[in-house]
Amino acid sequence: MDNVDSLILKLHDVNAVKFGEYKLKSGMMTPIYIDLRVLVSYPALMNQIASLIYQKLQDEGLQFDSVCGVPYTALPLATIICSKHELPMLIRRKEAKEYGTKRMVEGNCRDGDICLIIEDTVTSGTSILETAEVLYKEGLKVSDSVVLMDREQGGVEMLASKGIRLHPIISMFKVLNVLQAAGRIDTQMAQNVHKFIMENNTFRYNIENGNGVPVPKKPCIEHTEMSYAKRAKLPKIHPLASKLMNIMEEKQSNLCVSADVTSSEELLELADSLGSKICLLKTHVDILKDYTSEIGQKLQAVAEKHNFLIFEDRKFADIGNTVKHQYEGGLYQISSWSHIVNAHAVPGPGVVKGLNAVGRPLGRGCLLIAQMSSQGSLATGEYTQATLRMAEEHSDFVMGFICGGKITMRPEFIHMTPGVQLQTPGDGLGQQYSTPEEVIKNKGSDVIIVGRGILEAPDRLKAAEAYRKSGWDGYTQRLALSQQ
Ligand code: S5P
Repeated sequence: MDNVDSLILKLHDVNAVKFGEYKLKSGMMTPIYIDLRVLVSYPALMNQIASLIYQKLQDEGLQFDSVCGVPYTALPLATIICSKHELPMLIRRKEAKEYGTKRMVEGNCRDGDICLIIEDTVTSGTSILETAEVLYKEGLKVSDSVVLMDREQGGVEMLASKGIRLHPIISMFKVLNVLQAAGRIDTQMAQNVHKFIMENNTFRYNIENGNGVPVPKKPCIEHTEMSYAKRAKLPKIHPLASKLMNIMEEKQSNLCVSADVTSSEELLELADSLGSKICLLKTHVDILKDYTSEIGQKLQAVAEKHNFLIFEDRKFADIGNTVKHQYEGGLYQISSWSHIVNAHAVPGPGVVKGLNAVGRPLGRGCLLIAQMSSQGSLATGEYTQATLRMAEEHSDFVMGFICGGKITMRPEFIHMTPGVQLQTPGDGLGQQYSTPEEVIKNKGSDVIIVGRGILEAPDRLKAAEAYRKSGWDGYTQRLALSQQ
């Protein structure tokens, strides 16, 4: 059992993690309560947590001149860390003194010094922001904050929007996983809490329970949409997601053409003729009737010529060991030519681990299928949420989702939506279509995936341009709306 797992069990033992009906500082009722104030009675636990926090700030390579713990719970934690590692500390007062200097911060504050904030638990991020604002008034800068527990309810995103990078050590989903695996809570409880967290993320779009179609709910905290260019520079973004977002911005295209053709010649011709209009080319290599091993290399050359990425829509869904072989070997050797692949979350995290073992050393990325466009799809509600959680836990390889619209407000993940056409309502085989505007502007997705809307058009190039323009207009309108 690793350090974090054993810590979670100890926190549960001392009632620092409780399940029931509790009221948060904001007044919101919650089925899980994290109360780390009791820790001062458990010195060994205090030391273990202080070591974890110190480890985190070292792992992340954080640069700072002083450390400030958010009063009161994180104050003793900051004290232990600063004392042990001889780091200068600052104390933020909760209330100004009645006499003397009336200062709100104790310790030496030099103008322009960087102060690292330490916190025990984050929900929306407002406590850290309040402390940062007091420090700003003393001329200090705050760029990073380390927190032991992240309730995953929008704190990371809210603080990022204010220029503070939050580095959580333990996510609420991890707490649920560990406690459930140890038999401390049952599946029902884990699911209830999980659902609560997903539905009460102040920054995340809600996922409707009924049919799993994401409904853009007005976030509690005003959120400004970030441009693709800005998201490309996020510190935790997957390098391929960053590359793709830069391509999108450069080519003013969020169009992925689904090249569902059955001859290699047509595939290469399509890639070359539509290359200037697209950011991504999606293939189903196993529908080619004349596949040869040169196709991958030829496709790569066209992708380089027109500056787009390749996405083999393989939809892996097996145990880790099998998908490793399917990805790397066999007839198609997908990992050698496709930048991006996708996978179903159904097998559990092993599928991502297997793909990761092959793809990550090659700089490849993976999308998880969180929702599907087909009628009666089972990828809805709880399943979508579990997929999201899997992506969050493997964000070193998972760069985004196949989904109906935005399912997470984490800006480093990219959302790609199939089932897009300008006209047709369906294809008689269960496919359901939305327009580019609907998908990008209203549902908050990033990339439209279009197959037959372009392939069956009398002039494919003209149709691709119409989809490119429509998708891009949706994006610029969404940005403009969020900035009003
Ligand atoms: O939910 C999905 C996921 C995918 S990847 N629904 C989909 O339609 N797709 C794929 O997108 C599908 O396999 C096909 O290649 C493409 C949609 O094609 P169209 O012709 O209906 O636009």
